[in-house]
Amino acid sequence: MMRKLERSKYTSSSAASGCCKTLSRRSVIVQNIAEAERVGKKGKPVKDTASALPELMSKVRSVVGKSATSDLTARDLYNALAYSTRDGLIERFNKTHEHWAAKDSKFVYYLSAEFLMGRTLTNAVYNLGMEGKYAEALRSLGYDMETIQEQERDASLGNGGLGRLAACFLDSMANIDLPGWGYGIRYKYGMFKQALDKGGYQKELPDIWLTDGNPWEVKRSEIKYEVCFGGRTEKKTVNGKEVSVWEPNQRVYAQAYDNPIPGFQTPTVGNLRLWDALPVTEFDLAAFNAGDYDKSMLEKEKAECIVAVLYPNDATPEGKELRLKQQYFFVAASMQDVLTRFKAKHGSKWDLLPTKAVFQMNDTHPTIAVAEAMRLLVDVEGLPWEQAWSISSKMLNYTNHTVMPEALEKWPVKVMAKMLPRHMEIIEIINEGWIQWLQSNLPGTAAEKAAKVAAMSIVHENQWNKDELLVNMAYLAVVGSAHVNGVAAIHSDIVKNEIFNDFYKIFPNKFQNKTNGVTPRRWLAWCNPELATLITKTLGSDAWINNAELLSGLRKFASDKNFQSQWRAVKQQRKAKLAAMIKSQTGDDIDINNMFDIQVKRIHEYKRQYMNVLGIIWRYKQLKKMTPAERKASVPRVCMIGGKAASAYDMAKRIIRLVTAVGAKINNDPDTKDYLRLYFLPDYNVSLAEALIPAAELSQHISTGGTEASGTSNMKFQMNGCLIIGTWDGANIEIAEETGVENVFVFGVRAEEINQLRKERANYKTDPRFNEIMNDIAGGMFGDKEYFKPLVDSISNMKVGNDWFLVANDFAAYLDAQEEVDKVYKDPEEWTRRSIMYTAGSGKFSSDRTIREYAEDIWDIKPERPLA
Ligand code: 26V
Repeated sequence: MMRKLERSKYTSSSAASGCCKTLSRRSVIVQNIAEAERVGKKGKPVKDTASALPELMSKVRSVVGKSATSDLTARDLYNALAYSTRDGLIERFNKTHEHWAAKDSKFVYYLSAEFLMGRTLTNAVYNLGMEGKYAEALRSLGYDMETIQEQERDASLGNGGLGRLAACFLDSMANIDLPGWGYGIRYKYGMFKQALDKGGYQKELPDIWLTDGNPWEVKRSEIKYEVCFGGRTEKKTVNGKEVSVWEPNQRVYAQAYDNPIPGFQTPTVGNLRLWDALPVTEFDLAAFNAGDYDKSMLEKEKAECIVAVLYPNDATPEGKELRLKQQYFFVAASMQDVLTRFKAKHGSKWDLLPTKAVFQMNDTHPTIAVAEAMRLLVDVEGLPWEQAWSISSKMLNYTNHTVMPEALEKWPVKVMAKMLPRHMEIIEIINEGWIQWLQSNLPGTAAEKAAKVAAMSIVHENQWNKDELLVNMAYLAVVGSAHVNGVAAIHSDIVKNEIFNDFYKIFPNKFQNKTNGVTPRRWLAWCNPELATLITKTLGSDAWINNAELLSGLRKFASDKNFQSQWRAVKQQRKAKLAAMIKSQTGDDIDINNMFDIQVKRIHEYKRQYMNVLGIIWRYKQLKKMTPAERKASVPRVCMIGGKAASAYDMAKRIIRLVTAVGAKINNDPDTKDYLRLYFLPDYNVSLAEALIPAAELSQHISTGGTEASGTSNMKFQMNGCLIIGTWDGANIEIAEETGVENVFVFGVRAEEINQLRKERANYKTDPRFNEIMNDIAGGMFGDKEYFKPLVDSISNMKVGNDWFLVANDFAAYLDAQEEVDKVYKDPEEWTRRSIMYTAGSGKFSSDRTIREYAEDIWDIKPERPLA
């Protein structure tokens, strides 16, 4: 049985660790504290370079509620450090926002149902440049940053790439001084915690991240808005005009919580405003007094339910009413918030609104904003429809993040009309106008026009159930937005030429590409300090942290033997850390001279973790056949796979079980365990990514051509000098172009081939190696053969509908590419040269670049730096 990995208790530090351990050498520490406070009392200002011990001890007293001589746990010190850092953040936050308000800057509002922030402490301390003073203070207390940092729970308010992208964007916005906020939901339970049960199957546990308090948020008690649901509309005549009045039957409050977002080497601190839901009446005392205890709490429970959990975004979306409720809840609160601030400054000069506010809708989740903007401007502010539409359609923009047609949200008209009756009316008016416009502007015969209108209508029939009408939220967004973009060059082409082709033909200028990016602060400088130090030393400055294009300066050292050996030494250091973590969790010793081969991402058939496992099985079978001498000459690998499966995604769960089953067999086989290992890394999240990515030598991004919109972990691996085996898909293409295509292991079918290949699947003659492995799994080589049967059937037995993601098709090419990987790894100088070329080519993939492009091409917003 493969043992599971858990990181929480691991630390590489020799200092005391764990929340319950108390300080050793207490008397020395008490002396340190006394000395530091004496110095502090003399009036010496505590500068960034000076020790922060007095400040920390003051927080120990005021926040933790202990005395300096008490036994302080790592958790106590985390809290003290967090609240001390928070003071610095808030001071800069206030200055930033006072400055932007005084300048009356135009703002971008990033509307996103997900923000996958990870931990805040290290990022904040480093971004504020306070690591030196805090490290020293902690050292004098017998701790180090790493131990303290592990006390913090990840803020996992997102599923995967889409949520993490939103977090990287906030970092970059602050970093380049761009006036802007994120708006989202303060979920009580974020992404579930993943564990493996004894059998190696995924188990989902609730993510109770708020239980111990959250030092990084500021509750704005005075900022709350009413958000309404349900009820009906009624036609009334007001001032001689017929209007539709919404009489809702549920009201809740949206309560604002601000999360300051620091930039690096700038005084700017941006903001992520998250909404919690509160009942309008906290407690029904009358019901309680009448003995109806359940009713007394009902309203509170109903409100809290709205923000209770984050929905999975990668399982076939069921038309969950609660999900629509969540989406409307945060959109309505955010838009009211923006309009309230606008009104306070500009009164009813509504035509100015698009010059002061612009919204970016992250996927279809917030696209009810199109109808809400119209409701607020027409119903609440009394603007004529045409004027409101002109304002709204100038300030809204939509980003598409997936090519999967089933992921483009469609709400049954019935559900929309029940929950948001006024919005349904507004959507119908928008659609009528849209259809009229199409009818008068489309070329062609009446029949051709009718077909196009039917294909482009925002409200249309459900293709699987003709009795049901659906609201197509992506079409609503495309019609209601100024700009629509995809997230990598190939994906934006698919957006234009396939997904929204009819719309693109009418509005070619509406469509753009904005290739994704990741923040080089979190994903290189802070998570891989050894590599960061080497890069800074080599380039002569740390300016690359804020100007990642400077990384290209490493190219000229790529073949320098001395530099290569320093580069390799850093990778070995990170590998040793990861090996220690695996050892602490599994008891297994891992040879850090073996290749570390990692695939981490949400588990999905299109991402093809399955193909990776099949490749590992093939490698295992080859090793088994070899003589001991031949094995010694092979390239030994430690393969790691991590990622969560949506709880309802059965096939993905079976894939996880296959990984654990194959791992259990090969890790314990004395013939092969020195040459091949496979570990499933449970609970993949931002913090685990920060430990894995710097240690990776090969990473796998092997989605079927044309299915991965972009991918962003590919960029993080590239930045950390990790070679990529990948398909010609998503951002892999641009990464290969920047790194040098010859340095990347590219294989597999291309996007333009897949439609034809899918049609031909029934006649496909599969590779004999593939057939052999299918038989092995089906025959019980890894046990659990009944459980694996649907998995085997899904890609073999070539009948129409099977192997949608073309695993069988690409398998031979994948094995060939893996052989090439082995060949290059045998030549450490060539491998290291390539590794350096990856980091050197990663400048384009800084989210600073992406955000600058949004700011210039879509938002029309200029950086505005507050005075320090
Ligand atoms: C949703 C669904 C729902 C129906 C079943 C199939 C399926 C597949 C994927 C999704 C994900 C939807 C949105 C999303 O998370 N997109 C991710 O966005 C990242 C940031 O742009 C990008 O790097 C990833 O390639 C993309 O999958």
